[in-house]
Amino acid sequence: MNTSERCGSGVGPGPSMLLSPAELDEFKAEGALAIPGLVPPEVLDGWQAQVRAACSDGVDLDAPDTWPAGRYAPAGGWPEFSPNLYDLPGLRSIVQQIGDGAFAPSHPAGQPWTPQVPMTRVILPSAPGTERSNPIDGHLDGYASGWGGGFMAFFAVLLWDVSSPTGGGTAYWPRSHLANHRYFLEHPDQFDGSYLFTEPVQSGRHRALLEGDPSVGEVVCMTGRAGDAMLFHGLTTHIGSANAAGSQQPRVAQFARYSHREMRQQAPMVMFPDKDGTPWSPPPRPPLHKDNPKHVGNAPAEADEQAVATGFLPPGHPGRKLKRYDVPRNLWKYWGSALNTELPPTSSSAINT
Ligand SMILES: O=C(O)CCC(=O)C(=O)O
Repeated sequence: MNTSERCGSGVGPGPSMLLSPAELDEFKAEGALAIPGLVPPEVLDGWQAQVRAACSDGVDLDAPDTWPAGRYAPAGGWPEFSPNLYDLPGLRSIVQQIGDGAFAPSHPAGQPWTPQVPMTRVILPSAPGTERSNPIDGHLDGYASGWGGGFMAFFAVLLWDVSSPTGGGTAYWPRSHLANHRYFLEHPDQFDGSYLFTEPVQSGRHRALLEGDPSVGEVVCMTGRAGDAMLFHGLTTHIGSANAAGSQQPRVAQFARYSHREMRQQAPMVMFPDKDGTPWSPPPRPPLHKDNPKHVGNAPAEADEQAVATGFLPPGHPGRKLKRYDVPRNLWKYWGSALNTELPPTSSSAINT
């Protein structure tokens, strides 16, 4: 493996960055961390120009009266912008720091690593008169069909200011990574994604894992200046939120997702097989609860995507012994040493259980 395979495909402009011990502590405690100024100004200017140029159908990002309501993508989708977000030295150095080189941009599980195009997502204001409410439910990344396994972290990077919590920023539940981790410690067999088809999540969706846990915070919608980012732990419950009707700011963000490279490579052995290798279909889903609409904010609920899952490992399958399905008591076991500093080095093996 070369260095680019670890963190990105090349080296773009800008300085490298490292998180301070206090920032690492905050990330560990909250599952989310604001990283102001991740994107150098010259890169930001270039990206903004490319985003403006990519808009089609008469949409002008500087003219709100040309904006359609809600999520927007030009005909044919957003192109790859240059430089590629994954190549920013600031991002690469942080990813190197938090993963000690073990994390790579998430690519289709079981396939050789290839350079990845970050997801661009634009959320324009809702239609006039639309009442805005905060999302009531979210999801965990890493369980889409064909992509599952070893998902570690993601960055949401703002290309335009989001000055208000009603401006369409990524919504997340602080400390939900710890609540979700506690759930999977009790139900390690469901970490393969089968939790989605098991109660309480099957009926109550992801919020069922957070409800009644006083340590989980109320939903927060990300704000920040253009060029700012947030780092999220992969077990942080999150979702897109609506950009309030009447807002004059487009929510324009790119997302960089990282998986554990070794777990990703193990995936072909464990990606949705049934015992004899035949596809397995999840049981029919129960009707959606009245307080649990299919679509939350601007983002389609994960139900559609997950409905195409084709199978999970049966209990006792040897694939379950792979790292990919390990739910370590130390949530940071597969992370870098910078996140495992609370014990002296001689004791590190004790927490790696
Ligand atoms: O658009 C957003 O802010 C959220 C995106 C999201 O939930 C995801 O990419 O998993």
